[in-house]
Amino acid sequence: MAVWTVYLSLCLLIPLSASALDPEKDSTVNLEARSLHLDCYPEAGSDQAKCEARGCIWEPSSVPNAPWCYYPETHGYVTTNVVETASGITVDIERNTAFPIQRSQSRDVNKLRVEITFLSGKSLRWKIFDPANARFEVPVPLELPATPETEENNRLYRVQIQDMPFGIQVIRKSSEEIIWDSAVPGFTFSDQFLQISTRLPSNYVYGVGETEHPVYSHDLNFHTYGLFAKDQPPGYKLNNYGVHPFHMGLEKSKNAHGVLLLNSNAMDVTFVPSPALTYRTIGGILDFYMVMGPTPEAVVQQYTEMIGRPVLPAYWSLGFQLCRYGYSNDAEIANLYNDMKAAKIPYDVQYADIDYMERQMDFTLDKQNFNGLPALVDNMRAEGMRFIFILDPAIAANETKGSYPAFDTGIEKDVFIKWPPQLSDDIVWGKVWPDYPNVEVDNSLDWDTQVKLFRAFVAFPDFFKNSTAEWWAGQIRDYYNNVMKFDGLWIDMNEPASFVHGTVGEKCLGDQTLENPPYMPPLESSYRGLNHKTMCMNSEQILDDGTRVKHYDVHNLYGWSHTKPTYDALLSTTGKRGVVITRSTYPSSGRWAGHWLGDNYSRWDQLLKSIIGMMEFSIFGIPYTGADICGFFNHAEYEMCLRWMQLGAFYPFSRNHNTINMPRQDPVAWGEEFAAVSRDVLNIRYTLLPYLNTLMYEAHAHGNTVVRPLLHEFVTDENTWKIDRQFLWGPALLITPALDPGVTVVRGYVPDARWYDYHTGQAVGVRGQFVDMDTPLWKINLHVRGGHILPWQKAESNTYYSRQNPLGLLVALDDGGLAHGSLFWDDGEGIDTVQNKRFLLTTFTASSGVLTSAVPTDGLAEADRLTLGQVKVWGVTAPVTRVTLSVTGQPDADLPFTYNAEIQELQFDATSHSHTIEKPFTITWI
Ligand SMILES: *[C@@H]1O[C@H](CO)[C@@H](O)[C@H](O)[C@H]1NC(C)=O
Ligand SMILES: *[C@@H]1O[C@H](CO)[C@@H](O)[C@H](O)[C@H]1NC(C)=O
Ligand SMILES: CC(=O)N[C@H]1CO[C@H](CO)[C@@H](O)[C@@H]1O
Repeated sequence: MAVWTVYLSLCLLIPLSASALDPEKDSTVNLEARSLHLDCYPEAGSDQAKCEARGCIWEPSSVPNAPWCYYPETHGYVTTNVVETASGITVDIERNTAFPIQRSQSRDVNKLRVEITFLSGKSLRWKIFDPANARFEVPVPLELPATPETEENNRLYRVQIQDMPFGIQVIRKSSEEIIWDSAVPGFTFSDQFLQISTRLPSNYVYGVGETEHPVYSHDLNFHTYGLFAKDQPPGYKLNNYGVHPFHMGLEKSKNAHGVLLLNSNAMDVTFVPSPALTYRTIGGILDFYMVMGPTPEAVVQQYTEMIGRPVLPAYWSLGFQLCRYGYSNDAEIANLYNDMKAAKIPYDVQYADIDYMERQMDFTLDKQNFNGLPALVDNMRAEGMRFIFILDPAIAANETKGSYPAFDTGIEKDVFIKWPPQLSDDIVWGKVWPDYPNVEVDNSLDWDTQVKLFRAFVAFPDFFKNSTAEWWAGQIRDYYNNVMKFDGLWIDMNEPASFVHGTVGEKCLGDQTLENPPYMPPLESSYRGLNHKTMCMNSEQILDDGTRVKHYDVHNLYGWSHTKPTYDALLSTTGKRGVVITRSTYPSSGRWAGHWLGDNYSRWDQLLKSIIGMMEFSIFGIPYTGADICGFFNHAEYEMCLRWMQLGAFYPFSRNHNTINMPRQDPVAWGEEFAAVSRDVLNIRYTLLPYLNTLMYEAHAHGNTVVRPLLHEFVTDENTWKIDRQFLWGPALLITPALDPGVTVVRGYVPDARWYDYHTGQAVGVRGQFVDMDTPLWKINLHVRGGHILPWQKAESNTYYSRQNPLGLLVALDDGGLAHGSLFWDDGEGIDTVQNKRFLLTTFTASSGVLTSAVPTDGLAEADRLTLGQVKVWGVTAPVTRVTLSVTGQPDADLPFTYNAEIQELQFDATSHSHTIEKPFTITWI
């Protein structure tokens, strides 16, 4: 029977009967503990005998998916010593040996140390490790406060240690809610199986990726998600390209917190309805970080402060983008560009997928079909367009010596991943896209035969090594200087993906428990072992401090390690900040790159899932995201693609991309009506780019989200907690897309605020309700929130031109006649403009018929200055007789205006005054 000894925080002079610890409350906790049946046999094939052999309890249940084999109450570890200081608590714990070894072949670590650090008033860390033997720890650097918060009163939380079973409880002081509670059975720490569970303070939990799930607010009815980076197109509950063991939880008090498990081994996370969640990982240590919010936005701000704030992408990368796998030659791209121009559809970026390469080898050009590409790129760039091409990490190994510098220099500099030296001094060969030299590829053969016959050996660079980053940068620089120009880079296949399992020949050397561990998380094709579609887990990687690690431990960091070297190389090569898009991500990848949501399908359900995916990447600190518009695999169908163009116009990363051998799905492939709808919606996107760009700056500078779940703005309204068919851009633009075939009406929530229809300026009559909104084929519903001022510019064919237009303002007054907003503006592509203060930050305030600006930062070069243009004010209740512009040192000037009483819209225009906005102004209307 559980013994609930409580160690009190020494600096807290609270008697044992204090509220959180009162006997009544404790007995409810105990009661709940009894009903918390945590799965003791998550593997397949459990039965009573196997269950009891683990010392667990077998009890069939009629609840669907509930475990029949569960841990007894005192299973776990026992607290043996607690030492508290002003900056944290150190706890020693020992395995409760009343229970047999949990899993054969995975040695239990019987004595553990727990180090709890009060990182700041709003964050803490607890690290559980083996004090006797160093184990692998994640080499991703976090930005932690230099000194812990030693002043108890400054902390939003209090920590309690329970001793049997050992567990940590984190309590939010303001509400006395226990928001982390691992004092539950099942805690296990063995060599290749580590498990910890916690109760959740509410049923609302978000995040944990990258996996596909059908709802944003997790379904807690016994769902397990495997996390392991894999070249796995999205499918129900499947693990995809990246790994983010981070979630945000809501509390009954409507506060929010976030939890990161900094562990990079293959793992899984199970949600159960108690509510609780369980982490199981197969290596490393348990290193947890919690941020206390208390608002959802504050959670993301604090989390990104820790993992690193997202990169500021170049302005042009907020424009529309076109790509496909399977362009047959450069002429096809040139025609597409001309057709887009003729149709006047705004667009900034053209891509080339692996087709441009000779036999899909990095840093080559297919001279037969794409010989004209470099010139086309130059021509397009001269017209303000930008170009991004793809790079895969794997380097072809079967070229004649001296003919392929990427491989030859890689060998010279020893950049490729090898076996541990005691096993072999060879490279761990894989196969990916590149073909052997001098082969005629027969596409009619099945995939495996093609891989065997035609695909060359490849070597995987070890991007942890500095020498690899230098080599990679050299290849990128040489290509730019000698072959063709580019503005951004797209890195793919960096899970890393391989077309053979483990290595060529599929025999991994060394310890086979690394390839087939005693506990295997539920991953796609997990029966094939961890090396399915990737390299052997026993491959050796070398960290930049020289530490040798196993791919087993760092597999989930391969994409992460690929990203910074690519971003650094892009900057040093082009001298501009550009943008990098990566497929595989880990916490902190957002510091250097954005992420597209992978090889999605051309299917209606993927429209909704893309919103869920974007919202999750918002809380993962990677705001520059979006799915492949119209879907990657399969045939896109007209209406679906049209609705997806409308939705995709509000992806921060807005790219239409398609796979090979599928019909075209770009906006000029479908005829006049489709082109017109695409043009209209992209014109809206381009009009609002100054607003989107300002949000990107706020993400970069403060960690705010860009694609924002409604619950981030309206957390006190529980109606918003499950909304995932709508999203916001920042605080002020509500997007309600049509996500289903054949609809002409879409049901959407109108949160409790004043809203205006973006298309008409009309105030919405209801608030705090679900309403039906008309959504004819040409229309996506957009609403602007009263109280906000959105900067805008007239759209042009691309951002090179739209950036030169005067700055417009859309002033949406709230019920009290107030509104505020801001504009961030820089040269759009300079490196470190924020750090070096080479930007303009202007704030705008409207109140009682006066619109004023202030300029907190004015570091803009003269060439990048903007003039004030047209202003629209919504919610002006009384007719206006005069509008005046005042600027210090100049006579007041009357501005031409119109007032529309029916929609209460005032419009005026300052264009003719050429007033540049780094000078504060006041505009008054009476
Ligand atoms: C390709 O390169 C690998 C690694 O050097 C070598 O083992 C293999 O025999 C080569 N294959 C061909 C067809 O050249
Ligand atoms: C690699 O580079 C980092 C950062 O520049 C440096 O701290 C580290 O010492 C280097 N490692 C080696 C092995 O040179
Ligand atoms: C439409 C869409 O983007 N769906 C899924 C694509 O795949 C990612 C995972 O890579 C999911 O997060 C998306 O929901």
